[in-house]
Amino acid sequence: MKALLLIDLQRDFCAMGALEVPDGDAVIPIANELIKNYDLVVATQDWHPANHGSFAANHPWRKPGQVIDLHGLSQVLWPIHCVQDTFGATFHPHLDTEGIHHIVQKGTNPEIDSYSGFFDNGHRQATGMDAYLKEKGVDEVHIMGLATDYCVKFTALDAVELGYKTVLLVEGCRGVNLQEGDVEKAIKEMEEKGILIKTIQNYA
Ligand code: VGL
Ligand code: ZN
Repeated sequence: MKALLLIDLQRDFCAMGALEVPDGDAVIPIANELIKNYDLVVATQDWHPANHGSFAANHPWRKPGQVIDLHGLSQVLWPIHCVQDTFGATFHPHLDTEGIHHIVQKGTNPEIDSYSGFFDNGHRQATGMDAYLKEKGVDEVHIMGLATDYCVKFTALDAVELGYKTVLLVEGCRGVNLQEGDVEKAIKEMEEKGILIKTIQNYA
């Protein structure tokens, strides 16, 4: 059983959003096309409380892009984004949300970030994604969304480590590229860890 995982297709990661991913909007029509080909579609939402430790604004004198130690883990600081129940946390208005069977929310603990849709960044707590997919008999996940070099990458790395056959749908992803080349590096790392890198053209 295959599942499509749509990563963080939220307003804040798209045009005019608080943490705008360059060209992020371009993946929405791709998601809408792909949704039709899967029996199971799961979407993640970055879903932070306002006091989340990944927000630069919650640390004196800190600015987005700086890196701090957050309770023992290295943490990139971000602008305030995807705050629970706010406009920016909602799905992109053009996303076919009717086609989504299940939503997994992550990043809800203010003390730790969660890039992956499976676990927080310390692998301390599961989001419920793995249990849900196992219950549905999923053994293969196809992943697309935002951002390639953060939430997409860490979701894919956890998926392959959990034993899923894992496919990255490249055209359906866009990255932050905080440092030039980050997206390329992320794709290379995913490939090295056993994730299949697929373009939609040669996608069967
Ligand atoms: C993301 C940074 C902070 C992502 C989420 O969805 O890739 N990136 N929170
Ligand atoms: Zn976040």
